[in-house]
Amino acid sequence: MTSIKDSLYSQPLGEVNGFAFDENVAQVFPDMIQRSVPGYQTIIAAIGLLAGRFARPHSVCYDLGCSLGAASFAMRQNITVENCKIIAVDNSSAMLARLENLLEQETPRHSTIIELQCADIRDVKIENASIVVLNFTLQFLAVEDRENLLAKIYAGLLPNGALIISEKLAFEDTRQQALQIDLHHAFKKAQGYSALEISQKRTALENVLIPETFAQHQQRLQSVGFGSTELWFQYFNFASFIALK
Ligand code: GEK
Repeated sequence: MTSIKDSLYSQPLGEVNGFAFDENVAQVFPDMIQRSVPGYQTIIAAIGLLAGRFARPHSVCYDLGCSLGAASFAMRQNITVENCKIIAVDNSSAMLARLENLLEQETPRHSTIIELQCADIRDVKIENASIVVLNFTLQFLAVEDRENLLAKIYAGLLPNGALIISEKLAFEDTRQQALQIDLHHAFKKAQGYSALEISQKRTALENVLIPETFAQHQQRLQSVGFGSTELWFQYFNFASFIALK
């Protein structure tokens, strides 16, 4: 996916507003996420492979907080079973309008449909799911809303279904926490972001993106019923894990 270079935080902003997934962000999103999230492309490719393994015939694959649909496209590319549908959900109309446009331009049409829903993932019905993806989305939900969402996903998953969650992580140990944040900033610097861009973006995300430790995620997933949750990927403070029903 081609995209305009992200320079949203390159000039000094008098006041840095809370981060929002608006038109400005949607326009530069592929560049922004690639240069901000270590391992993003690797995770997307692996979500494709996981969909190839977990998608069952006549079931639904959910991409919750789909943005421009990178995970949906990767899943679709790897799904070989018949009559499987992908439901991609986001509450940013700017993101979904762009994704709708991308899908409309496609020829020929794929046999696996990607259906779009402009909605809050807390209000979406999850049923007959073989795989559910929360790729860097749960972190934007109020912490107190996370358990209900995960319980709903667990209930909507078929037996042996999988939930893939990718998140920015926090660390209990303060030295480790400081180190990992620093390493992430070094990653962003190596991707061409300036110190000003890094610092203004950090301010914008404060109280908007709320990271938790892997142990907190694992405990919550266990408490809503997931029998097993393991990390399959980590690059500094960015990780992806698989929870199995
Ligand atoms: C990818 N998964 O490229 N309901 C619906 N959507 C939401 C909600 C909510 N309550 N909260 C946030 N979002 C994508 C990347 S980006 C991650 C996901 C990032 C949406 C929000 O509008 C945005 O599009 C997405 O979740 C998070 O694989 O930017 O760090």
